[in-house]
Amino acid sequence: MIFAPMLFPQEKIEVNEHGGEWDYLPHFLDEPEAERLYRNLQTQLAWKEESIRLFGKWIMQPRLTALYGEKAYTYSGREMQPLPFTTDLLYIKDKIEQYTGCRFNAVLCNLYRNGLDSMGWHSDDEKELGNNPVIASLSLGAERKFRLKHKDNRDIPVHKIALGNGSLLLMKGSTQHFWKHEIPKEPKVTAPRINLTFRYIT
Ligand SMILES: O=C(O)CCC(=O)C(=O)O
Ligand SMILES: [Mn+2]
Repeated sequence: MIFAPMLFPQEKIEVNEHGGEWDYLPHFLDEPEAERLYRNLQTQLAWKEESIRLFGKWIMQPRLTALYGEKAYTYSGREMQPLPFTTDLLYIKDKIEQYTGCRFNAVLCNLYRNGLDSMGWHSDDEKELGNNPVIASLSLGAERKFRLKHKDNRDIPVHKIALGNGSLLLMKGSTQHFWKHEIPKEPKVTAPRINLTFRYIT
């Protein structure tokens, strides 16, 4: 169950007239904590390079992934079976739940080995995420560009956020209906980055 209102009292929430609702907290974790968690997660999570189905073809994903939590998750033709939350993932989940007032039961983990790893345009709109999901996205390691574009109206400018170490991005409301997001390739980035997207899967 998601508890919606009055979630993020200290922060400006960017709500735009085009159905987007997101909130970026650059310093959700302080630097020593972000670094400690990055090191632990990089070595402790079961990172895998896996294929997905895209436009009828199976291709390798340009990043490593892992799923933790209580529920399986299917996207791009692939069902991921979860491993139980680790101590560090539970710690981060509790912190985000306390801050937001929302509950999460799964986390999709992405490891971008360098700037050539990426994630293509998509919405987090799988049925099992419910109608207006809250997606809590924590970033550790190298800063990467994150872009949001409106699905129908090309005149609406692409929105760009630099997702820094220790930051939290919350996407809410009707964002997934009207907007897509991506992590573009950035060939100049040589350092790795971990991203954790906490979700509530029904
Ligand atoms: O790496 C990111 O910041 C985005 C991850 C994402 O969009 C996803 O896992 O669905
Ligand atoms: Mn996504």
